[in-house]
Amino acid sequence: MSPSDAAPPPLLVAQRDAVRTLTLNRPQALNSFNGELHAALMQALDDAAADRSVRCVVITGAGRGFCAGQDLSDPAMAAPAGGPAEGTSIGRLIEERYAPLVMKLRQFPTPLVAAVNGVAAGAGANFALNCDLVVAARSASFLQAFSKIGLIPDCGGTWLLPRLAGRGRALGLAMLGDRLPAEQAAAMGLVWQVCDDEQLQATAAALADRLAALPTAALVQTRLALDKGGQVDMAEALAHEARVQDELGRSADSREAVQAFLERRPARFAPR
Ligand code: T3D
Repeated sequence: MSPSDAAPPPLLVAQRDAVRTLTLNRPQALNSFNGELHAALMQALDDAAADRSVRCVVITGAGRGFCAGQDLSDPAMAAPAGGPAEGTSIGRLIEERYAPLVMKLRQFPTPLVAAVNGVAAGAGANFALNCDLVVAARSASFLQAFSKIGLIPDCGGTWLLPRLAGRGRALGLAMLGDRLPAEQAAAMGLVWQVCDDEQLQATAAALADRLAALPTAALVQTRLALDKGGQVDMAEALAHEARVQDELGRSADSREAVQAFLERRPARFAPR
C-alpha cells in the first residue's frame, strides 16, 4: 500500500506560536464522531494540556460542517432494541466517550475556542458550546438533533442550554431540534462572535492570540469559578473568589502583570 492509499487522519493538529489548532477531519460525514475521531481528539487534548508552550486551543472542522455529533452509522450505536436497560450501548457510549470528553473540556488547563465553520448538530453542537468562546461563521448553524432520533440532549446539553439561553429557549431548541442560525445563536448568548465565512479562521486565530497573551491560569480559574458560581450561593461564591484570588495574587503571572502596568510596558508571562 502506498502512503497515498492510507486513510486520512481523523484529526489534524497544527501549532502556530502558542496556539494549537485541532481540526476534526471526517468531512464526508460532517465530522461526526466515530471511535477513531473520539480517541484522536482525546489524545490531542491530552497532548496540548501536557505541552506548556500551548496557551490556547482552537477546535474547528474540515469541509462544510463543524461536527454532526455521534456517527449514527458507527457499530457502537447498535443498542439492542427492547433489550434490558442495563448496559445498553448508548449509555456506555455516553459514559465512556462523551462524559470524559466534556469533563476534559470543562477542566482544560488553557482557554478553548470553537471555530464553528458549518453545521454543529447533536453532540457536535454541545461539544462546541462546551468551549470557552465560540466563534461562528455566518453560514454556520446549531441544532439539538437529539429529539428527532428519540433522545435527550447529551454532551452536557441539559446542563449547558438552560444556563446559556434560559429554560424557555433551551426547551424550544431541545424539543423542536430546529436549525439555529449563527446570528440567532449569538443573540441567545450561545455564541461569542459571528463573522463572515471567509474570515472565520482569521477571527478565531486573533481571538486565540489574545487569549494566549493573557495569564493562562487566571483564565482557567475564571472558567472554573463562573461554573461554580452558577451552582453555589453568594456566600460560597465569595469564599471561593477569596481563595482563588489569594492564590493567583501571589503568582508570578500576577506580579509580572502589575509590574508591567506600573512600568507602562507589555507583560511578559512565563510558559504556564
Ligand atoms: O449513542 C448515542 O446516542 C451517543 C450520543 C449521541 C449524541 C448525538 O450526537 S445524537 C445526534 C446525532 N446526530 C444527528 O442526529 C445529526 C444527523 N445529521 C443531520 O441531521 C444532518 O446531516 C445535518 C442537519 C447535520 C446536516 O444536513 P445536510 O443536509 O447539510 O447534510 P446531509 O446530506 O444530511 O449529510 C451529509 C453527509 O454526512 C451524508 O452522507 P452522504 O449521504 O453524503 O454519504 C450524511 O449521511 C452524513 N452525516 C451527517 N450526519 C451524520 C452523518 N453520518 C453519520 N452520522 C451522522 N451524525
